[in-house]
Amino acid sequence: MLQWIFPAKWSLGDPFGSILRGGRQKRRRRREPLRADHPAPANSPTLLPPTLVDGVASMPEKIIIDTDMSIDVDDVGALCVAHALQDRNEAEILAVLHDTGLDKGVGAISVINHYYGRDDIPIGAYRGPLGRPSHTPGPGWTNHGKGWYVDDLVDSFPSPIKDASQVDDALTVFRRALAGAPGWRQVTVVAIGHATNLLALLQSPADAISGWTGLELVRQKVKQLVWMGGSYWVKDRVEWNWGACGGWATPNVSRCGEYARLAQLTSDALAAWPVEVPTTFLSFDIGFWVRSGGVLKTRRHSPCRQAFVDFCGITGGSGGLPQWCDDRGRNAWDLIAVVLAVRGAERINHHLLPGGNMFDAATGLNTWTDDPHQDGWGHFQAWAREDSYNVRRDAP
Ligand SMILES: [Ca+2]
Repeated sequence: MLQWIFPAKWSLGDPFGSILRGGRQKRRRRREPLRADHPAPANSPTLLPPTLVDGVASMPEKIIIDTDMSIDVDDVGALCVAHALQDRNEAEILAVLHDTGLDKGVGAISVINHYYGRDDIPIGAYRGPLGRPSHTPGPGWTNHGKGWYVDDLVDSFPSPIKDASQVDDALTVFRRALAGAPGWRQVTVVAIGHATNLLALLQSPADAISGWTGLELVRQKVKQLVWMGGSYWVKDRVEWNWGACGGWATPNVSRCGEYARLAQLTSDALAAWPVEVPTTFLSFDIGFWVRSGGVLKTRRHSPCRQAFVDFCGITGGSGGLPQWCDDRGRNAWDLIAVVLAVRGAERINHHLLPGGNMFDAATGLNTWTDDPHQDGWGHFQAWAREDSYNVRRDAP
Protein backbone atom coordinates (compact mmCIF):
# COMPACT_ATOMS: atom_id res chain seq x y z
CA MET A 1 0.00 0.00 0.00
CA LEU A 2 1.33 3.40 -0.91
CA GLN A 3 0.84 6.04 1.69
CA TRP A 4 2.04 9.55 2.17
CA ILE A 5 3.74 10.41 5.38
CA PHE A 6 4.71 14.01 5.82
CA PRO A 7 8.10 14.21 7.43
CA ALA A 8 10.94 16.66 7.19
CA LYS A 9 14.46 16.85 5.94
CA TRP A 10 17.79 17.82 7.31
CA SER A 11 21.46 16.98 7.36
CA LEU A 12 24.30 16.85 9.83
CA GLY A 13 27.61 18.71 9.74
CA ASP A 14 30.30 16.72 11.42
CA PRO A 15 28.52 15.91 14.63
CA PHE A 16 31.10 13.66 16.17
CA GLY A 17 34.22 15.64 15.55
CA SER A 18 37.31 13.59 16.01
CA ILE A 19 35.41 10.54 17.17
CA LEU A 20 33.71 10.05 13.86
CA ARG A 21 36.53 11.25 11.71
CA GLY A 22 38.61 8.59 13.24
CA GLY A 23 42.24 7.77 12.88
CA ARG A 24 43.88 4.77 11.44
CA GLN A 25 43.49 1.77 13.66
CA LYS A 26 46.23 -0.73 14.08
CA ARG A 27 45.16 -4.29 13.69
CA ARG A 28 45.56 -6.21 16.87
CA ARG A 29 48.02 -9.03 16.66
CA ARG A 30 46.65 -11.21 19.38
CA ARG A 31 43.62 -11.54 21.52
CA GLU A 32 43.73 -9.52 24.68
CA PRO A 33 43.09 -10.92 28.14
CA LEU A 34 39.54 -11.52 29.21
CA ARG A 35 37.78 -8.30 29.99
CA ALA A 36 35.21 -9.49 32.49
CA ASP A 37 37.38 -8.79 35.49
CA HIS A 38 38.15 -5.26 34.42
CA PRO A 39 36.37 -2.78 36.63
CA ALA A 40 33.83 -0.59 34.93
CA PRO A 41 34.56 3.10 35.26
CA ALA A 42 32.58 4.58 38.07
CA ASN A 43 30.02 7.04 36.96
CA SER A 44 30.63 10.37 38.60
CA PRO A 45 28.02 11.02 41.27
CA THR A 46 28.74 14.72 40.98
CA LEU A 47 25.74 16.73 39.94
CA LEU A 48 26.80 18.64 36.85
CA PRO A 49 25.52 22.12 36.06
CA PRO A 50 23.30 22.64 33.04
CA THR A 51 25.12 22.57 29.72
CA LEU A 52 25.95 25.97 28.28
CA VAL A 53 24.92 26.41 24.67
CA ASP A 54 25.96 29.78 23.29
CA GLY A 55 26.13 31.04 26.84
CA VAL A 56 22.61 29.91 27.67
CA ALA A 57 22.03 27.09 30.11
CA SER A 58 20.15 24.12 28.71
CA MET A 59 18.90 21.07 30.50
CA PRO A 60 19.86 17.56 29.43
CA GLU A 61 17.80 16.22 26.56
CA LYS A 62 15.59 13.39 27.77
CA ILE A 63 15.87 10.51 25.32
CA ILE A 64 14.44 7.04 24.88
CA ILE A 65 16.60 4.89 22.62
CA ASP A 66 14.89 2.18 20.56
CA THR A 67 17.62 -0.05 19.15
CA ASP A 68 17.95 -3.29 17.20
CA MET A 69 21.29 -4.07 18.84
CA SER A 70 22.12 -7.39 17.25
CA ILE A 71 23.67 -7.48 13.80
CA ASP A 72 25.20 -4.13 12.97
CA VAL A 73 27.62 -2.40 15.28
CA ASP A 74 26.51 1.21 14.90
CA ASP A 75 23.90 0.55 17.60
CA VAL A 76 26.75 -0.01 20.04
CA GLY A 77 28.40 3.21 18.94
CA ALA A 78 25.10 5.03 19.33
CA LEU A 79 24.46 3.84 22.88
CA CYS A 80 28.05 4.60 23.87
CA VAL A 81 27.74 8.11 22.40
CA ALA A 82 24.48 8.59 24.31
CA HIS A 83 26.24 7.70 27.55
CA ALA A 84 29.12 10.02 26.69
CA LEU A 85 26.60 12.80 26.13
CA GLN A 86 25.03 12.01 29.48
CA ASP A 87 28.49 12.22 31.06
CA ARG A 88 28.61 15.75 29.65
CA ASN A 89 25.18 16.50 31.08
CA GLU A 90 23.77 16.96 27.58
CA ALA A 91 21.50 13.91 27.65
CA GLU A 92 19.45 11.90 30.10
CA ILE A 93 18.68 8.36 28.97
CA LEU A 94 15.22 7.50 30.30
CA ALA A 95 15.10 3.99 28.86
CA VAL A 96 16.64 1.74 26.26
CA LEU A 97 14.27 -0.46 24.26
CA HIS A 98 15.35 -3.45 22.24
CA ASP A 99 13.28 -3.89 19.10
CA THR A 100 14.44 -7.15 17.55
CA GLY A 101 14.28 -10.79 18.55
CA LEU A 102 17.87 -11.59 19.53
CA ASP A 103 17.43 -12.14 23.25
CA LYS A 104 21.07 -11.58 24.18
CA GLY A 105 20.96 -8.16 22.54
CA VAL A 106 19.34 -7.01 25.77
CA GLY A 107 22.41 -8.31 27.58
CA ALA A 108 24.69 -6.29 25.29
CA ILE A 109 22.71 -3.17 26.17
CA SER A 110 23.15 -3.99 29.85
CA VAL A 111 26.90 -4.46 29.36
CA ILE A 112 27.21 -0.96 27.97
CA ASN A 113 24.96 0.61 30.60
CA HIS A 114 27.00 -1.15 33.28
CA TYR A 115 30.28 0.01 31.77
CA TYR A 116 29.09 3.58 32.12
CA GLY A 117 27.82 2.97 35.66
CA ARG A 118 24.13 3.22 34.81
CA ASP A 119 22.51 -0.09 35.68
CA ASP A 120 19.45 1.85 36.76
CA ILE A 121 18.38 2.71 33.20
CA PRO A 122 15.32 0.57 32.38
CA ILE A 123 15.71 -1.86 29.48
CA GLY A 124 12.73 -3.30 27.62
CA ALA A 125 12.66 -6.38 25.40
CA TYR A 126 10.75 -7.10 22.20
CA ARG A 127 9.42 -10.65 22.37
CA GLY A 128 8.10 -11.17 18.87
CA PRO A 129 9.55 -13.11 15.94
CA LEU A 130 11.20 -10.35 13.90
CA GLY A 131 14.95 -10.79 13.90
CA ARG A 132 14.79 -13.91 16.04
CA PRO A 133 17.52 -16.32 14.84
CA SER A 134 14.99 -19.16 14.53
CA HIS A 135 13.02 -16.95 12.12
CA THR A 136 16.00 -15.54 10.24
CA PRO A 137 17.29 -17.91 7.56
CA GLY A 138 19.25 -15.21 5.77
CA PRO A 139 20.86 -13.29 4.32
CA GLY A 140 24.22 -14.64 5.39
CA TRP A 141 25.69 -11.40 6.61
CA THR A 142 23.27 -11.38 9.51
CA ASN A 143 24.96 -14.53 10.84
CA HIS A 144 21.44 -15.91 11.12
CA GLY A 145 20.34 -12.96 13.17
CA LYS A 146 23.04 -13.36 15.81
CA GLY A 147 25.45 -10.80 14.42
CA TRP A 148 29.08 -10.73 15.44
CA TYR A 149 29.55 -8.98 18.75
CA VAL A 150 26.58 -9.67 21.05
CA ASP A 151 27.80 -13.04 22.34
CA ASP A 152 31.28 -11.68 22.99
CA LEU A 153 30.05 -8.66 24.93
CA VAL A 154 27.59 -10.61 27.06
CA ASP A 155 29.97 -13.50 27.74
CA SER A 156 33.11 -11.44 28.37
CA PHE A 157 31.97 -8.27 30.13
CA PRO A 158 30.13 -7.88 33.44
CA SER A 159 26.48 -6.88 33.48
CA PRO A 160 23.48 -7.52 35.71
CA ILE A 161 21.29 -8.56 32.76
CA LYS A 162 22.24 -11.26 30.30
CA ASP A 163 19.16 -11.70 28.14
CA ALA A 164 15.57 -10.66 27.50
CA SER A 165 14.14 -13.00 30.14
CA GLN A 166 15.40 -10.68 32.88
CA VAL A 167 13.60 -7.52 31.81
CA ASP A 168 10.08 -6.27 31.19
CA ASP A 169 8.70 -6.18 27.69
CA ALA A 170 9.48 -3.13 25.63
CA LEU A 171 5.92 -1.82 25.47
CA THR A 172 5.68 -1.79 29.28
CA VAL A 173 8.99 0.03 29.63
CA PHE A 174 8.10 2.44 26.82
CA ARG A 175 4.74 3.35 28.37
CA ARG A 176 6.23 3.60 31.85
CA ALA A 177 9.05 5.89 30.68
CA LEU A 178 6.67 8.22 28.85
CA ALA A 179 4.07 8.26 31.61
CA GLY A 180 6.74 9.06 34.18
CA ALA A 181 8.35 11.84 32.18
CA PRO A 182 7.60 15.28 33.60
CA GLY A 183 5.91 18.05 31.68
CA TRP A 184 4.52 18.35 28.20
CA ARG A 185 6.52 17.00 25.24
CA GLN A 186 9.89 16.76 26.95
CA VAL A 187 11.02 13.40 25.55
CA THR A 188 12.89 12.70 22.32
CA VAL A 189 12.51 9.17 20.97
CA VAL A 190 15.54 8.03 19.00
CA ALA A 191 14.57 5.13 16.73
CA ILE A 192 17.63 3.33 15.42
CA GLY A 193 16.16 -0.03 14.58
CA HIS A 194 12.86 -1.52 13.49
CA ALA A 195 9.41 -0.13 14.26
CA THR A 196 8.19 -3.09 16.30
CA ASN A 197 8.04 -1.19 19.58
CA LEU A 198 6.86 2.05 18.02
CA LEU A 199 3.89 0.31 16.43
CA ALA A 200 3.09 -1.54 19.64
CA LEU A 201 3.11 1.76 21.53
CA LEU A 202 0.92 3.53 19.00
CA GLN A 203 -1.62 0.69 19.11
CA SER A 204 -1.60 0.29 22.89
CA PRO A 205 -4.71 0.99 24.97
CA ALA A 206 -4.82 2.70 28.33
CA ASP A 207 -3.68 0.44 31.14
CA ALA A 208 -2.55 0.42 34.75
CA ILE A 209 0.59 2.35 33.82
CA SER A 210 -1.30 5.24 32.27
CA GLY A 211 -4.85 6.23 31.56
CA TRP A 212 -3.67 7.46 28.18
CA THR A 213 -3.48 5.30 25.11
CA GLY A 214 -0.12 5.02 23.41
CA LEU A 215 -1.14 7.59 20.86
CA GLU A 216 -2.14 10.00 23.59
CA LEU A 217 1.11 9.37 25.46
CA VAL A 218 3.02 10.31 22.31
CA ARG A 219 0.98 13.46 21.85
CA GLN A 220 1.43 14.48 25.49
CA LYS A 221 5.00 13.45 26.21
CA VAL A 222 7.03 13.20 23.03
CA LYS A 223 8.82 16.28 21.80
CA GLN A 224 10.09 14.69 18.62
CA LEU A 225 10.94 11.41 16.98
CA VAL A 226 14.36 11.13 15.39
CA TRP A 227 14.22 8.12 13.14
CA MET A 228 17.13 6.56 11.31
CA GLY A 229 15.17 5.14 8.42
CA GLY A 230 14.71 5.34 4.71
CA SER A 231 16.83 6.22 1.72
CA TYR A 232 16.54 9.73 0.31
CA TRP A 233 19.29 10.23 -2.22
CA VAL A 234 19.19 6.81 -3.88
CA LYS A 235 15.65 6.16 -5.01
CA ASP A 236 15.71 2.42 -5.49
CA ARG A 237 17.47 1.37 -2.29
CA VAL A 238 15.49 -0.46 0.38
CA GLU A 239 16.86 0.72 3.71
CA TRP A 240 17.30 -2.06 6.26
CA ASN A 241 15.56 -0.56 9.28
CA TRP A 242 12.40 0.08 7.29
CA GLY A 243 12.35 -2.57 4.64
CA ALA A 244 15.06 -5.19 5.32
CA CYS A 245 15.03 -7.36 2.21
CA GLY A 246 12.12 -5.56 0.58
CA GLY A 247 8.37 -5.61 0.90
CA TRP A 248 6.04 -8.56 0.52
CA ALA A 249 5.81 -8.13 -3.26
CA THR A 250 9.55 -8.35 -3.93
CA PRO A 251 11.31 -11.62 -4.79
CA ASN A 252 14.19 -11.31 -2.29
CA VAL A 253 11.83 -11.21 0.63
CA SER A 254 11.27 -14.97 0.51
CA ARG A 255 14.84 -15.50 1.77
CA CYS A 256 14.50 -13.28 4.79
CA GLY A 257 12.13 -15.13 7.08
CA GLU A 258 10.20 -12.92 9.41
CA TYR A 259 11.80 -9.82 7.91
CA ALA A 260 9.31 -10.31 5.09
CA ARG A 261 6.74 -8.64 7.32
CA LEU A 262 8.88 -5.64 8.20
CA ALA A 263 7.90 -3.25 5.41
CA GLN A 264 4.21 -3.59 6.22
CA LEU A 265 4.97 -3.08 9.91
CA THR A 266 6.97 0.06 9.10
CA SER A 267 4.17 1.33 6.90
CA ASP A 268 1.67 0.85 9.70
CA ALA A 269 3.89 2.66 12.22
CA LEU A 270 4.50 5.60 9.89
CA ALA A 271 0.79 5.89 9.24
CA ALA A 272 -0.06 5.75 12.94
CA TRP A 273 2.44 8.37 14.13
CA PRO A 274 0.62 11.64 14.90
CA VAL A 275 1.74 14.30 12.46
CA GLU A 276 1.58 17.01 15.09
CA VAL A 277 4.56 15.45 16.87
CA PRO A 278 7.58 16.35 14.73
CA THR A 279 9.57 13.60 13.13
CA THR A 280 13.05 14.00 11.75
CA PHE A 281 14.22 11.34 9.36
CA LEU A 282 17.88 10.54 9.06
CA SER A 283 18.76 9.17 5.68
CA PHE A 284 20.77 6.04 5.09
CA ASP A 285 22.81 8.16 2.73
CA ILE A 286 24.06 10.57 5.41
CA GLY A 287 25.25 7.87 7.77
CA PHE A 288 26.80 5.95 4.94
CA TRP A 289 29.47 8.58 4.37
CA VAL A 290 30.51 8.96 7.98
CA ARG A 291 32.61 6.31 9.67
CA SER A 292 33.07 5.68 13.37
CA GLY A 293 34.81 3.29 15.70
CA GLY A 294 38.19 3.29 14.02
CA VAL A 295 39.63 5.66 16.60
CA LEU A 296 38.85 3.36 19.51
CA LYS A 297 42.44 2.40 20.14
CA THR A 298 42.71 3.21 23.81
CA ARG A 299 40.48 1.94 26.64
CA ARG A 300 41.05 -1.56 25.44
CA HIS A 301 38.70 -3.05 27.98
CA SER A 302 35.73 -1.11 26.67
CA PRO A 303 32.73 -2.97 25.26
CA CYS A 304 32.31 -0.05 22.87
CA ARG A 305 35.69 -0.83 21.36
CA GLN A 306 35.35 -4.61 21.49
CA ALA A 307 32.09 -4.57 19.52
CA PHE A 308 33.82 -2.79 16.64
CA VAL A 309 36.75 -5.19 16.89
CA ASP A 310 34.32 -8.10 16.61
CA PHE A 311 32.18 -6.68 13.84
CA CYS A 312 35.05 -5.44 11.72
CA GLY A 313 36.94 -8.71 11.94
CA ILE A 314 39.99 -7.19 13.58
CA THR A 315 42.42 -9.62 15.17
CA GLY A 316 41.11 -10.40 18.61
CA GLY A 317 37.53 -10.16 17.44
CA SER A 318 35.01 -12.81 16.59
CA GLY A 319 35.24 -12.68 12.83
CA GLY A 320 32.64 -10.35 11.52
CA LEU A 321 32.52 -8.42 8.30
CA PRO A 322 35.87 -6.74 7.54
CA GLN A 323 34.66 -5.88 4.07
CA TRP A 324 32.05 -3.62 5.67
CA CYS A 325 34.60 -1.59 7.61
CA ASP A 326 37.65 0.50 6.82
CA ASP A 327 40.33 2.00 9.03
CA ARG A 328 37.85 4.63 10.19
CA GLY A 329 35.44 1.97 11.33
CA ARG A 330 31.85 1.30 10.35
CA ASN A 331 29.17 3.57 8.90
CA ALA A 332 27.78 5.88 11.57
CA TRP A 333 24.05 5.82 10.92
CA ASP A 334 22.81 5.32 14.47
CA LEU A 335 25.45 7.47 16.11
CA ILE A 336 24.43 10.45 14.02
CA ALA A 337 20.80 9.92 15.01
CA VAL A 338 21.69 10.14 18.71
CA VAL A 339 23.79 13.27 18.33
CA LEU A 340 21.13 14.89 16.17
CA ALA A 341 18.49 14.06 18.78
CA VAL A 342 20.51 15.47 21.66
CA ARG A 343 22.24 18.47 20.15
CA GLY A 344 19.74 19.41 17.49
CA ALA A 345 20.38 20.09 13.85
CA GLU A 346 21.66 23.62 14.22
CA ARG A 347 24.44 22.78 16.63
CA ILE A 348 25.79 20.21 14.24
CA ASN A 349 25.57 22.47 11.22
CA HIS A 350 22.50 20.95 9.73
CA HIS A 351 19.04 22.19 9.13
CA LEU A 352 15.67 20.56 8.80
CA LEU A 353 13.98 20.50 5.45
CA PRO A 354 10.22 19.98 5.50
CA GLY A 355 8.63 17.52 3.20
CA GLY A 356 6.92 14.19 2.96
CA ASN A 357 7.73 10.53 2.69
CA MET A 358 5.84 8.11 0.56
CA PHE A 359 6.38 4.58 1.79
CA ASP A 360 5.45 1.49 -0.18
CA ALA A 361 4.78 -1.58 1.95
CA ALA A 362 4.87 -3.76 -1.14
CA THR A 363 8.49 -2.91 -1.97
CA GLY A 364 9.91 -1.41 1.23
CA LEU A 365 10.95 1.68 -0.74
CA ASN A 366 10.38 5.23 0.40
CA THR A 367 10.28 8.38 -1.70
CA TRP A 368 10.97 11.80 -0.27
CA THR A 369 9.43 14.99 -1.63
CA ASP A 370 10.50 18.44 -0.46
CA ASP A 371 7.63 20.63 0.54
CA PRO A 372 8.50 23.98 2.12
CA HIS A 373 4.84 24.59 2.87
CA GLN A 374 4.85 21.75 5.36
CA ASP A 375 7.21 23.60 7.67
CA GLY A 376 4.63 24.10 10.37
CA TRP A 377 3.58 20.56 11.08
CA GLY A 378 5.46 17.57 11.23
CA HIS A 379 8.13 15.94 9.35
CA PHE A 380 11.62 16.82 8.26
CA GLN A 381 14.69 15.40 6.67
CA ALA A 382 18.04 16.51 8.08
CA TRP A 383 20.26 18.32 5.69
CA ALA A 384 23.47 20.35 5.63
CA ARG A 385 24.35 22.30 2.56
CA GLU A 386 27.96 22.69 3.54
CA ASP A 387 28.68 19.13 4.45
CA SER A 388 30.00 16.53 2.16
CA TYR A 389 28.33 13.35 3.16
CA ASN A 390 27.91 12.60 -0.48
CA VAL A 391 31.58 13.26 -1.22
CA ARG A 392 34.18 11.18 0.47
CA ARG A 393 36.93 13.70 1.09
CA ASP A 394 39.66 11.21 1.68
CA ALA A 395 38.69 8.86 -1.10
CA PRO A 396 41.70 7.71 -3.13
CA1 LIG B 1 20.39 -0.05 14.36
